[in-house]
Amino acid sequence: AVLRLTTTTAELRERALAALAACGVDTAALTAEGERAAAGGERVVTARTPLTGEDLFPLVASTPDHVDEAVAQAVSAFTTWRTTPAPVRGFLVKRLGALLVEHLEHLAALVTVEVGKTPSEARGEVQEMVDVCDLAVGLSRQLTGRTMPSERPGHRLQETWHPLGPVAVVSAFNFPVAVWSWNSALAVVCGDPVVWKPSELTPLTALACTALAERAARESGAPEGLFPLVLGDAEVGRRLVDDPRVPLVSATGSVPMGRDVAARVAGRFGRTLLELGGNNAAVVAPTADLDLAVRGIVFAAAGTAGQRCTTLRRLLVHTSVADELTRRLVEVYRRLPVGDPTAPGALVGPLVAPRAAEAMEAALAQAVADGGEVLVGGERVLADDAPAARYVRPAIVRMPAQTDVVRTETFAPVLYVMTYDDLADAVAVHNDVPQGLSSAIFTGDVREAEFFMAADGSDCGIVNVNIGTSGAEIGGAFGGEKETGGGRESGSDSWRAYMRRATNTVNASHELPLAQGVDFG
Ligand code: UN1
Repeated sequence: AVLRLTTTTAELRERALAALAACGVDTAALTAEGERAAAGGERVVTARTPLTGEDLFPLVASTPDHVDEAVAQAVSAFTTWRTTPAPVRGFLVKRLGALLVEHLEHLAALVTVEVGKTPSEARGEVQEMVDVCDLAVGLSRQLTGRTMPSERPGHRLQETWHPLGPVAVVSAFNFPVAVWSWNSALAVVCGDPVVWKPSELTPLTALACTALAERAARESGAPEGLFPLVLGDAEVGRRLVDDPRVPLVSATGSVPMGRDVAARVAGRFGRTLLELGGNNAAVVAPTADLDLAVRGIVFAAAGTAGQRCTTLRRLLVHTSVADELTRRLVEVYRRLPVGDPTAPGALVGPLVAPRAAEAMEAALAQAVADGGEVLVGGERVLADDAPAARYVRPAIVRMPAQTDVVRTETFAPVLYVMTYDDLADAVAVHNDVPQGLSSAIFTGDVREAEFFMAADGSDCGIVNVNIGTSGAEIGGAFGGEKETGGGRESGSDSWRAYMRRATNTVNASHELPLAQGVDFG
């Protein structure tokens, strides 16, 4: 099914402006400033929508001075925020969570306009923000350190976790608000201001979130300058990343971006928290519940038009079920409602930009050259209705082997299917990619599931059983190994990345014994 466009660029512009205004953004000033900057030949960031592929309006881009000033504000806020008790800091995040609930529809509307997600997925993303705020509020009373026994009488060893300093968050277009919230909800309870550089493709969601965060700060009596926002391209990002006043840079996006950030920040001995590419696979074993597997696979591979870092990109199917599974998947893919994400029943919206569609075309051509067979999808739809947009039917390609194109992350809905006979071989192929984010096995056999989760099983940061690779909850640590960058965000003990640890040895005796029994006169 193809869903014709039900909106125009002008309507989407109005929808975006209304949502921004509802979140507290002064839209008259915002658009006037943007127009003035554009007319004067200044640098701008142009808000746009993938639904029609057209521009909405220009916004003022940050200059190097703006970036320096944003960091200065964060540094100044840090001086009071770091000594504000953590549970009091949690109050700000509690208020932010409440505002996010109140403005869930506005933020979801902006996510749909800027990223092209269906309303359900857009709401889900905002819900992810609300959930991480809940988690962070609870954590604000549990930023606990350990106490260790000292080898010396009358002594005690303990560790204390202190705020780290301003955190830079560089986020990607595909989860324009959730990834910011994972970082900022935790950073703020940990005592750190957050300077945010969103993707150039999603400035509006960033403006809306920042307005709500600033309101939460005001209403909870927090200092100004906890949430500075900078807009712009990679140059703006580099200015921020290179600033020695920023001890932690949390960056989400491509591997080349992460490599650049990692080297720059390491050069000044800063810390990075990287969440980069994924090339996520699922193993489908002979005992898999195929009804469940089909649903899990289609959501993970075609949902969000294949533009999640957790998107399922590779299937390793046991030969005994491969034909049956692929037949069923192809059937579902043929019927997938592709098109205007705001149309009733839509499941697959647009790709974010033409270059994503070009990458998909090139990958499919290469896969065919490598001996692959496109079983379904890959074709562009709605080219007449929306010539500047890129709507594509998600593709399934049967591959004879895991060639280079399969080992590469193409940020579009392409699912490569390969077969296996022996689970150990399948796991070897599974792990033979540069990325290590998410993975899954569909099986009814507990031994196979345990093997996949064991030390010699999947090498990813996320290893699922009988669910797909995407759609993680915020309670767990999120991130992965190898070229995925090694960072962990949101749940579990990820909060530690945003703090510095001090080890304290306290002597409550009248003696001064030295450790290791050293005698010093
Ligand atoms: C991302 O694509 O960068 O697990 C994040 C998921 C979502 C987050 C994805 N909760 O698919």
